[in-house]
Amino acid sequence: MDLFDRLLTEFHASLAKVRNLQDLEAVRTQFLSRKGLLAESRKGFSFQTASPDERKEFGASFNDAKAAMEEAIEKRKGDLERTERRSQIREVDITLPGERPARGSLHPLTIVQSFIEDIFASLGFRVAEGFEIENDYYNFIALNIPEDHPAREMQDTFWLDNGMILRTHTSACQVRMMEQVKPPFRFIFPGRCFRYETIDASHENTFYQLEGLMVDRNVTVAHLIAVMKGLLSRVFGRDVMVRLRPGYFPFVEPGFELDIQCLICGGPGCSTCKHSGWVELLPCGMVHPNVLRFGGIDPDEWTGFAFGLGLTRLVMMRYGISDIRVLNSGDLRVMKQFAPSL
Ligand code: FA5
Repeated sequence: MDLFDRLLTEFHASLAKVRNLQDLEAVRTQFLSRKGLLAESRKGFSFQTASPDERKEFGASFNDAKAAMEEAIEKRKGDLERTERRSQIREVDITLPGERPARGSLHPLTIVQSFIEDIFASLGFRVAEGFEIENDYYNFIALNIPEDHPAREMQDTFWLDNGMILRTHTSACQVRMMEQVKPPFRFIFPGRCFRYETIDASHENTFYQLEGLMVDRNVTVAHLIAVMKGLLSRVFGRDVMVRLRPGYFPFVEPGFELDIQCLICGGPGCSTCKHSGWVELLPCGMVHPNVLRFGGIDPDEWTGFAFGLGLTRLVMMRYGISDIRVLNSGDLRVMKQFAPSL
């Protein structure tokens, strides 16, 4: 039938112009919708006057034309969808340089700690670790600090529900080790300590210390001072101003406070050194005879020295970090600036 041939010719011409799925939908609506050109074609055919054969022929041609259009639309739709999917696949140029994965870096504390461990290893010290969760005995009593001793107030303590504590200092490792090894011995104990403190530029509630303990025959203050001086000159690689003053700690006698001139302000005073020009860094002293006795060591035969290096503060001084909070911040932009240059 001419009518349907013309319609199909017109349909294919429109289909040839289709560029995307929206165009295709417009063509489908134009020809195949309820009021589209195909449906309209029925209006030109008089069903009353037509013979049964003519009606049959019209109906068959109508259905053929409809089927042909639907089939052509489906095919074109498939083609368009495939092209669209292909355009979404990113082309990869394998000759371009790749994306470098970000490199990790050591935390400045780790850098300084391992450097100090090496120094002490060269002096015959072994590295050991204690427990962050301690009991009252090793943290206080065995260090000559009985219950109700005023010295307990020097270190505000986190108590746990089960009566244990978060250790306030690495000195808690001292008697634990004395119980396990016979003198002579030399140990360092690096580790995390906790205090219920108000946080400021130089105080954190979580910080690192590095304890040292040497027990031998005839150990004297001269040995202690020599080791402290050697340590500081190797860490800083130059002379730094230090001052030694008497310090009170129940577990040493005599006891000293070793302060370093503040390397943030150079001496005039700043918030890091609480405007004193000095930073408390390295308290130390000769091990108290009572502590040796708690550890099962005869103080008439053996003597020793101990120190409690403020490792976090040392890192601040070494790298010129004026606020201690930076070190616990976990801020990778800060951390990756510290190459292991020591
Ligand atoms: C002690 O903890 C003693 N156990 C040190 C000691 C060991 C003395 C052996 C004698 C013999 P002190 O509370 O002063 O002492 O702490 C030692 C160092 O840890 C301080 O000099 C300081 O550098 C550091 N420190 C103490 N509290 C904090 C804190 N809240 N934040 C950061 N560093 C701290």
